Amino acid sequence: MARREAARLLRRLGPLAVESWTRGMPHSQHESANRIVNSCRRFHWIPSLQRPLCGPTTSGGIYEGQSSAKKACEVQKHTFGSAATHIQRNPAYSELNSDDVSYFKSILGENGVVQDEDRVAVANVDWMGKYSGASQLLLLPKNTTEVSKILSYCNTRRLAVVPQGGNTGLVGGSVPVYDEVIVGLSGMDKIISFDNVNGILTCEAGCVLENLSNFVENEGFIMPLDLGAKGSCHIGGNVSTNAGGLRFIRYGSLHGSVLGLEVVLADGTILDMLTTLRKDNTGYDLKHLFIGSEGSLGVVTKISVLTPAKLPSTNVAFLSCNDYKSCQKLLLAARRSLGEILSAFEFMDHHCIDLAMRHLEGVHNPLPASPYKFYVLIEITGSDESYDKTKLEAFLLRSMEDGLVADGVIAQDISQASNFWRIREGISEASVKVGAVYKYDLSIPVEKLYDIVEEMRCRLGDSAEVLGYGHLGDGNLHLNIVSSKYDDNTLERIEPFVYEWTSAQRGSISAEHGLGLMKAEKIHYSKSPEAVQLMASIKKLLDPNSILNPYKVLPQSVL
Ligand code: FAD
Ligand code: 2HG
Ligand code: ZN
Repeated sequence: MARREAARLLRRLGPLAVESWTRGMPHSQHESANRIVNSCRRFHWIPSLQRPLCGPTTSGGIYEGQSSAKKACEVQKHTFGSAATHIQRNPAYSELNSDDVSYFKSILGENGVVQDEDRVAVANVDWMGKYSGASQLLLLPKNTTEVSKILSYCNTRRLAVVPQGGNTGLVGGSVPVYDEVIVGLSGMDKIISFDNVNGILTCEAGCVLENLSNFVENEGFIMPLDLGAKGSCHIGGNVSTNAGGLRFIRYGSLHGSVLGLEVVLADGTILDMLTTLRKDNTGYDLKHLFIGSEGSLGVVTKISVLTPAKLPSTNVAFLSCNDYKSCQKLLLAARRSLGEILSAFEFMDHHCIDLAMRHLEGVHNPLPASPYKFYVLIEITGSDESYDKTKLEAFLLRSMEDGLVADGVIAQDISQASNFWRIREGISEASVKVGAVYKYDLSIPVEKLYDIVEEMRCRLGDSAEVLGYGHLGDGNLHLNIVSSKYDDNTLERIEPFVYEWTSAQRGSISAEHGLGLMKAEKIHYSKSPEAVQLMASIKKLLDPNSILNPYKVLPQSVL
C-alpha cells in the first residue's frame, strides 16, 4: 500500500489525529495524550457476583444445587463443559453432621461458618452458571492457622473440601461437585509487606487482584498479570490456576514471577516456602507443584510475587486485518519492531466484535462498519513517551503499507483506551449472555491456531456461532461456541473432535484456565500416561485421603 493511501486511511479515523501518526504529535499534545492514556485503567467491572447470568437450567441437563448430600449422591452429573461426565459421589467421603458444624464454629466463630442458604447457593455455582454443587457449608477462615485446623479436621473425618477464591474460574474447578465443604479465602486479604526497592509483594491468598494492582501502582510498580476477572479473582486463585492473562507476552508465567508460597497441606501441615529470594537452588523448588494445581494438592495461604516497575508511557492501538495470515505476520513484525515495549497482542475475529457490540453496554467499534474479518489490539508500554509513540506510529504505518493492517486507530484518551480494552475483555461476558457457551482454551502453534475455528464452523453450520479470539502473542486461542441453549447434539459435534485435533497438533487442551471438572478426564490429550501416573503419585503422597478438590484435574481412574 502506498504511503499516501495508508495516511489517507488513517486520517479518516475520527479519534486518530493524522499528525500524530505520520509526523508525531506536537510535544504538549503528545504529553497530555500519554498522560491520559497512562492514567487510564482497563475496564474493571465484571459481573462475577451476578451469577448465574443466564446459565442453563435443570431442563438443559445440568445438575443444579441440591438441598442435601443424599439427594446429590443420587444424581449423576451431566455437564456440558465437556462430553457428558458421569461421576458418582465417592462413598469414601463422610457426610457433614452437626458435630462437624459445631467444631468449625469453635475454631472460626459464628461468622466464619456460613450455612445461610442464599450465601451458600452463590458459592455453589460458578461464574458461568454452568457448574453447580450441593454443598451446605461455606467456611471463611481468617488466617493460616484456621485453614490448617479446618484441613486437619476434614482429613481425619474424610470430609471433602473445595478451596474457593474469587470463583471466576472457567472450568468448574472452584465449586463443589457434590457436598464438599467450601473453604473460601476471601477473609484472608491482607497485604503483609511490600519491598519497594526490589518490587516484592507479600500478601495473603484472598487479596483481590485489582486491589493488589492499585496498591503496587501507588508504589510505582505493576502486577505481573492482568485479566478481565481482576475485579473479583484472588491472587491465590491466580496462583492455583497459573493464570495467564493479558500481560503474559511481556512478563511471562507465574512460575517465573512467584517467588514464594505458604501452603497448607491436606493433613493441616503448614508448608512455609514463603521466600522472597530471586535465586534459590537449594533442592527441589516445591512451590512449582502448587502453582497451577487448582486446589488439588494444598490450599495456598500466602504469596510473594515479583512486581515489575511501572513504566510511564502506555499506548493502545486497535487495528483490523483482512485475513488471519495478516494477523500472524503482524505479530512477527510487532515482535521485531516493537520488541521490548510490546505489552499486549490480542486478537479477535469479527464474530467476537459483533457479539460484543450486541451484548455489552456502552462499547462501540472504533473502526467504521466494514467487512474486516480480524481485529488486533496492540499495547506498548515503555519508559520514553515520545520514542515509544514514534516507534508505534512508524510500525503501524509500515504495516499498513505492507498490507498487513487494513485500518487502525490509536487511543488518544482514557475513554478510547478503555473502550478498546472493554471490547476485548468483555467477550466472555458477552458470550455468556447468549445462553450456552462451550468453552475451549487451547495452545496451538500460531500458524495453525485459526484452522480449528474454521473447521468448527464447517462442522456446526448454523446451529451455533463460533468465536475465535485470544492471546495471539502466546499462541493461546479461546474458542467459544455459543448458542441459545445447551444440547447433546452440538456437544457431540464439538467433542472429542476439538481435543483430538489439538492433540494432533501437539497443542494443549488447557492453555491457561486449567482442567477443573470440565477436563479432568481429558488430560491424556495433552500429557503422556507416564506423566499422568506421576501426577497421581504426587497427589496420593500429598493428599492420601483425596479430600482436596475431588473429581477435578486428574482422571478418577488413576487415583
Ligand atoms: P477460583 O475460580 O475461585 O478457583 C479456581 C481454582 O483454583 C479452583 O480449582 C479452586 O479450587 C482453586 N483455588 C482458588 N483459590 C485457591 C487457594 N487459595 N488455594 C488453593 N486452591 C485455590 N484466566 C486466565 O488465565 N487468563 C485470563 O485472561 C482470564 N480472563 C478471565 C476473564 C473473565 C471475565 C473471567 C470470568 C475469567 C477469566 N479467567 C482468566 C479465568 C479465572 O479468572 C482465572 O482462572 C483466575 O485465576 C481464577 O481465580 P479465582 O480467585 O477466581 O479462583
Ligand atoms: C480471556 O482471555 C479469558 O478473555 C477468558 O481467558 C476466555 O472466556 C474465555 O473463553
Ligand atoms: Zn485468556
